[in-house]
Amino acid sequence: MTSAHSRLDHDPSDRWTDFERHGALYLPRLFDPVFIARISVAADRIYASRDEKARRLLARKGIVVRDEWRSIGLGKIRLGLRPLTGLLMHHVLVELAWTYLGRKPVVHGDSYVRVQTPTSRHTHLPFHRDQTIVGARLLNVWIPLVACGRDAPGLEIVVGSSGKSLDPADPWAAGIVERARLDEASVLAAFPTQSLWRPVLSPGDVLVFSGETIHRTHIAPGMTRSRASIDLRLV
Ligand SMILES: O=C(O)CCC(=O)C(=O)O
Repeated sequence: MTSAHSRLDHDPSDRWTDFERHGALYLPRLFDPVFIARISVAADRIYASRDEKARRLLARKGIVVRDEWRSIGLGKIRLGLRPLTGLLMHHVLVELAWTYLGRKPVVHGDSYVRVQTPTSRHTHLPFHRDQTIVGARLLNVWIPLVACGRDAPGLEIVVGSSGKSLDPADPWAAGIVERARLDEASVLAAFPTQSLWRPVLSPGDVLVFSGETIHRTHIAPGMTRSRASIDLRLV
């Protein structure tokens, strides 16, 4: 895995080799943190308007809106007049996705800004592969909007799990994520502990992993802060 000391200007073929070997890649500071902060502000504006609607629903009709409102489709976010999806297509990501997919990548509609808090257990995603959910080969570009992995929920990636067969625990379950869920004990038995990677990340850092790579929300005791992040799926 590329270490925290890797440089962005290293040979692009190294990046590809790294990605191919692990099914995942860490790109420190790919984006300017100021750009990431602007995305946070745009998402917060949408959350504030949703919270206001939720307050009104509760006051007028007694309806309680749950945290599902914390996922915002990327297509709904603009910075100024420019759609966020276009601004996120950094040439490094486009090159990786083009090589992995064998064609010019486009953004899949299942791409979001989402918030995870340490306690909102029903929004934490279990071990799964995105490819099972999307039903197509894809590259997941995961972009935290705040520092995460230590005080705030991060992501846990099973390095080297791409291409290793493991069937979902309950393929007939209700709900698309539940149908893609992999049994935790089976994942932990199938891969050595060293494969579990829980990076501590800062705004501007990016994780890239294949749609076949097993991952889940990383929660640890002692986390106190919430995390917003982008999951951008390129197909
Ligand atoms: O952000 C998270 O906590 C989980 C994201 C995830 O599993 C995904 O993007 O597929």
